[in-house]
Amino acid sequence: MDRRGFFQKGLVGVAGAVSVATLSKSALAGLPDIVSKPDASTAGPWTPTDQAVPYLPVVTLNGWTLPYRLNNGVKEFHLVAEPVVREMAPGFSVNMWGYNGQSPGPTIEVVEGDRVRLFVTNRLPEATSVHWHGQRLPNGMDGVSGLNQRPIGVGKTFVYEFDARRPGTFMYHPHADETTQMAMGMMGFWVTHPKVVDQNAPKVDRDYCFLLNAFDVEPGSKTPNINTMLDFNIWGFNSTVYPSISPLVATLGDRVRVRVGNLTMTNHPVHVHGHEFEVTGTDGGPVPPGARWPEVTTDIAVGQMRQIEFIADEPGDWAMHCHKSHHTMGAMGHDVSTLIGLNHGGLVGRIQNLLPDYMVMGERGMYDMKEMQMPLPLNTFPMMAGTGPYGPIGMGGMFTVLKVREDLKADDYSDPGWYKQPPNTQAYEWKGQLPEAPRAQVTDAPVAVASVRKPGGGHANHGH
Ligand SMILES: [Cu+2]
Repeated sequence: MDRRGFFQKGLVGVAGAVSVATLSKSALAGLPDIVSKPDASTAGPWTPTDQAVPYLPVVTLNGWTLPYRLNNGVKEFHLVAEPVVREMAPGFSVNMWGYNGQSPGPTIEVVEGDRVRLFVTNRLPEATSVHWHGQRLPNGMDGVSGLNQRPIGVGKTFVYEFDARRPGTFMYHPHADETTQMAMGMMGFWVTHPKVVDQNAPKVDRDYCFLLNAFDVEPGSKTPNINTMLDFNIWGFNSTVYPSISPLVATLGDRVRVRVGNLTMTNHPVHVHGHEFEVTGTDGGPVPPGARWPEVTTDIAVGQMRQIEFIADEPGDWAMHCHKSHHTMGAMGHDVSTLIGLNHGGLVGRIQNLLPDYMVMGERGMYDMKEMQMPLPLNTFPMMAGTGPYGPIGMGGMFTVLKVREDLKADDYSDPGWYKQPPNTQAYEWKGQLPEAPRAQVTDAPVAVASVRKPGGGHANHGH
């Protein structure tokens, strides 16, 4: 494609986001009803009434599970690819492409061995397809447009049908103009529960899942830049940024499973505070108990899914976040000079008399920016938006809180508020005397001097 064609295509892609292709009712007759979600809240676990094989349903952080229709033993789902507006944080909405009203799309949840039929209706302004990432399926169902099928044209509905042959954690996303469509947020989660529960594997009490997301949205704008390769500025769990990301709640002693999928352009080392966990599932499915390995951080590479489990046996509010520190920041401006150590000497205040919106990175670090009370451009959010019981949390973006409480009911997923620490268990400011600690005696012996000969023949002395 030539340069002109490329830019024309880019323009069509973004401008098209505002026009929704309409479909006649008759074109959808006989298909499963379209179920959409109007907001970015976390839906509770969805338990089907006809659960032939009992399983613990997953909870998608700031997402939901798509209900199916049972048709002669086949689980039928209806996905609608369409432009959506996703509220990533209060006051910060982004024009995205997604499925069934939200981005990421709804989680598909089935049982190993299920026959699954997925109707995919395309309400995007361009052709799409769906690839069922990680699944065993007939070649013609794999969703790579051009290779496995014709693309799903605008306004068309395609049917995918296959058996969910192996249990595990999966994802779905387009394989059609994917740099545009995935940069715009087209992706979703898929969980296949095992048909026969591994009797050697301990029972799980809560099962959470979410996707990792990156967008490049200029502060004040509303549509992601689809040409960005690495320099993204919005990082989130399931296309939400802290503090809008739901907490993971657990009753003290619960075995908690967390499934994470990565369809961004970089890896994310996900770190849990206060607990060790085991990696209990990879792209290839569940890891048998004897082969699981302990971690406190697990790196999730691009295109990978990881499933971790831990016993929530430490009460409290524990951070859980990506350990790339810029990924726990909100809308970063990347061209700001670092001025740590520089004494501004009130310069900013004097410049602000002339330019009220003038700002620089704080001379003590980024906390300064929170104190500056600077006006934000329209449609963005502060870099570190979270405030805890003891002040600003200092993290946002790919960050949430694991809340472990003694008195939570098993089916309660609501936010229990901040943890009240027992007396004398919190870091404190030292104000008084402590007993004198014994120290080694300092003598007047001469200080040893090491003589080092440099390759160039020069001579240097290093003494301590
Ligand atoms: Cu990250």
